[in-house]
Amino acid sequence: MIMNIKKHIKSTILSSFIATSLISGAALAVLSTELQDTNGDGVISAEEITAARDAGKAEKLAQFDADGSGELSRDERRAMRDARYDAMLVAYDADGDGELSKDERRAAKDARRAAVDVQLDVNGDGDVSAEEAAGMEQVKAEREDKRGRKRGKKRDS
Ligand SMILES: [Ca+2]
Ligand SMILES: [Ca+2]
Ligand SMILES: [Ca+2]
Repeated sequence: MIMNIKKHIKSTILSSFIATSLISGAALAVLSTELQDTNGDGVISAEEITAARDAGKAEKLAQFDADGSGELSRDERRAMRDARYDAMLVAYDADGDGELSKDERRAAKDARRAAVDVQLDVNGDGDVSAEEAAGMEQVKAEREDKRGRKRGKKRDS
């Protein structure tokens, strides 16, 4: 896992981000799903993103499914959120007051986005081209679509 992440270090933003995240295993949960151009075609496709997400889910279960039921109960979910928050504090509580201010939250979000962009930039030219972004766009569109349908269902019932 750590070796894989190291392979993806392409910018100082990401490397410093990872350096802070490696402080504890739980901190890794902060890192957004690791994207890989598995078939080496130069772009991260929607399928590759979905695969990475599934792997991330499996990892989440391995880490937080305390009773091994195969899903996360409310308590387990809470433990996961707490662990994530703690990990975020370690990495992003810039003024060390033990809380994440709006600005600190924004910094965390920006770093996450930057980390995703670095991974999407498969050819490492510092720019996410339309081709490189296409897979992510597709995943986003599908997610929006799903959300929309769920909302629609709720309205019907
Ligand atoms: Ca690919
Ligand atoms: Ca703070
Ligand atoms: Ca690129």
